[in-house]
Amino acid sequence: MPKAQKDLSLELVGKKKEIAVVRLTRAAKRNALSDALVAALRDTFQNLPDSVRAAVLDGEGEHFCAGLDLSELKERDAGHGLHHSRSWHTALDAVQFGPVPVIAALHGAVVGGGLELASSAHIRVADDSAFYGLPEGTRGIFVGGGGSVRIPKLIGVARMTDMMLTGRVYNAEEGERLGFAQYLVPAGTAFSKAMALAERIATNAPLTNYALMHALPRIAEQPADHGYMTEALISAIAQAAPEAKQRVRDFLEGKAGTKVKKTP
Ligand code: 1HE
Repeated sequence: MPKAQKDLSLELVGKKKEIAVVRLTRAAKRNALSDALVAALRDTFQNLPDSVRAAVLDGEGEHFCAGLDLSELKERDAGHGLHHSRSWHTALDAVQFGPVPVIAALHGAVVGGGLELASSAHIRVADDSAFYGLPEGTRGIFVGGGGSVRIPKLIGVARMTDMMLTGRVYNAEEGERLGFAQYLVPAGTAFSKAMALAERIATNAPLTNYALMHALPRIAEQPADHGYMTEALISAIAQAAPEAKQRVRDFLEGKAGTKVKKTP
């Protein structure tokens, strides 16, 4: 059984317990990320049970996450500040580069470190109530949870600079158009949509999911000739798996449900 963590719950869902629902349960503090909660995220994503094929990350209450727990923001010397930021990097890397794809279900505030956390997921589903901000800029601090690496990849350096310089907040519709979220759904339905996507993703060949999580973002940062080489290696490994061969055979034999269909 998964270990209980303070301010974080882990539930295994599905016939084979293939979906992990990881939920921030600190609604009274708008799911602000204390050091303990950051450590709990790290431990949870580093130790997902073997049955898990996809994870959904959710926040209890009206808001996904209000970012860094500002009540813990203390005078830190440069060395402590460095280690604090690095502890976030380890935790959010555990989300992004863990064993399974992670779908974040966003609603309400997705701000500061909360936006950094959401950015470490592979898919973001936002409902109409979601809004995105980086109040660090106006609080005299800077992002420290990997935001300067991940957020520009979603919306570009210029937009992130504007958000931090001016305190600009984007609403849910703008967020989907700009690239914060890949899906925009009616208020109150982000979690159910995220679960439906997780169920679908959990049926993919694990090696394909692994390639998408671990190879694709690295290929995107490699010079083209290195990228082509990495692509060739990972595609050779994926297609050699017996499961991939079976899936291709199923299509060629006209088995039901293997055709590409327009999404309704
Ligand atoms: C908090 C935090 C927090 C709420 N740390 N305690 N993040 C921010 O600058 C965002 C700060 N929070 C807000 O702007 C608002 O709280 C929200 C828009 C998210 C929600 O508003 P609302 O009206 O629903 O809630 P509230 O009344 O403001 O807050 C409810 C309680 O949560 C209250 O505590 P209470 O004991 O008075 O009930 C708040 O103090 C508490 N709370 N947000 C601590 N963030 C790796 S570096 C990352 C750097 C950052 O993330 S900086 C950005 C921090």
